[in-house]
Amino acid sequence: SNDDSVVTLLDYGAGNVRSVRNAIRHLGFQIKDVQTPKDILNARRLIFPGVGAFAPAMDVLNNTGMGEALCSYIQNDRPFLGICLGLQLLFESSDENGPVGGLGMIPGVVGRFDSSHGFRVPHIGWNALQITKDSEILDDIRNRHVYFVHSYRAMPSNENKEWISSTCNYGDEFIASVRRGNVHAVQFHPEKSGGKQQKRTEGKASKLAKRVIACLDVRTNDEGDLVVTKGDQYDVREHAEQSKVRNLGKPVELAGQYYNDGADEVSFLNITGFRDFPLGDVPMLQVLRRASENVFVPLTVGGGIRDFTDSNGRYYSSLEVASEYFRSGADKISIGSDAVHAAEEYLKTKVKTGKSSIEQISRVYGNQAVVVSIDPRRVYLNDPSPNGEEYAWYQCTINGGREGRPIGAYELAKAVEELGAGEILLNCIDCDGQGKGFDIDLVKMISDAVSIPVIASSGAGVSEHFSDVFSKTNASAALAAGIFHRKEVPVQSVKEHLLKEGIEVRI
Ligand code: 1PR
Repeated sequence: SNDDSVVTLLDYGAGNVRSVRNAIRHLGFQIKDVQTPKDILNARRLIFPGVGAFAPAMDVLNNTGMGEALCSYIQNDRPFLGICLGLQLLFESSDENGPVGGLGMIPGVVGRFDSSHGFRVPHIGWNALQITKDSEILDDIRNRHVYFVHSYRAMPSNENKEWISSTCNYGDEFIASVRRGNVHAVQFHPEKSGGKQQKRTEGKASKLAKRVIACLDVRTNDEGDLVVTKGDQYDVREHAEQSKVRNLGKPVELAGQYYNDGADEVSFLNITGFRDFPLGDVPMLQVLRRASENVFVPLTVGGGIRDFTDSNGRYYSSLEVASEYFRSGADKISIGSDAVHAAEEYLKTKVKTGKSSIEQISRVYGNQAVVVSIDPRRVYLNDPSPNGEEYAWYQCTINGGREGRPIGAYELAKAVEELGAGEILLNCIDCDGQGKGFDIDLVKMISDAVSIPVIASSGAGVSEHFSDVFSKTNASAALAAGIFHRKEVPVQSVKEHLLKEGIEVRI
């Protein structure tokens, strides 16, 4: 094949590089995978999408001789693009479980974001850059938003300033990209920063944009097809039509449509995952694979992530289940029921065993890849009939709201943050599908309780509900389903409304 159409990819197998692969192919290139250090030295152009944590990545590079090959490739000014950890590894060292030595090509230490000034860590979402040096790869970006997801960052200094091509502000000013000759590296994810964007006004100050997320609740319908469904307070059956599962469309098509329409992320929730083994649910993995070919914003998938023994007695750890989702194209996984069990155990024993799904998956894939989905229900003082009485607490539920647990949403949120969750998807069963607005009290309580990002969910009915939740709470993102499925308000209109209200969005 023609060398000009080949990109060499350094994938050391630590996580999801499917989206990078899809993006390279989407641009019309073929991929050659690095097998030996020689493949690096012979590459015509090399992409290094670092995934996972700094120390294990350096171990692989050191033990395989690839680190040495990388250094000489870079020193020879060969065409290189590092992404995320692929940028951080170029520095001298990192504080991530460290200090751990890096490749040492660029002076400086990679440190953790400081969450003490109200900036949530991980830094997840769309932010704009300050470009400080000419770099062709930034020409198409200029002052548009790009997608970041990381807890560690490199800082500008006198020693590394000649490398820096752009910075970004999040609490501090950190290095968003570097460039020297043919060597480029970016902290953000170009492969996840897709979609049409209008030009922002030149010179306008930038903050992390509030995200608008489209959610697809997916399950098999009575005919055996995987469909997007939507419930009212989690009840997804039609009330008239002999109680059929509501069918609102095909998952891959809808995901593509919402991406084109400006959704900042797309979430798939396999809502029967609690009873069906998700790896048996091949169609769901297929949905993810196909969606990730055309959707270049982050994808989250949830449902059924837990330890499991199948009917043949084969045991799968939650980490194996999650890994299969990551390999199929998920950027984040979302844990519901199993997070409640883990939090209950942790609150009882006060011991982190390292064995819960949250701990295991975040250790391997990073906190930013682990979302906990909370499904709380209001419990009123005079249960069961809420006749305007004060509600007493928000009870956590499991198995799609079918079982209430003796733990509240606040306790759960605090516990899962300690166990290593990187984000919270906060639903509310009472508001789900009602179109009457988010539960502002609940979102406020939880987003004030934790320092990880909180996604408000359930109840959006008009654009004003989004501006409401962003102006009254510290939510980082708002997720909705029915409003988009019913085509009442397109994603784009929600964002235009937010912009008009002075709320920073990617548009
Ligand atoms: O417990 O780890 O297997 O995960 C199951 C996942 O499936 C959880 O994230 C849980 O929230 C979700 N789930 C389970 N049952 C249902 C159901 O609807 N019967 N859906 C369900 C949750 C809530 C949101 C919904 C928003 C916005 N759906 O995803 O999209 O409420 O809706 P709206 O904008 O129309 O109001 P596990």
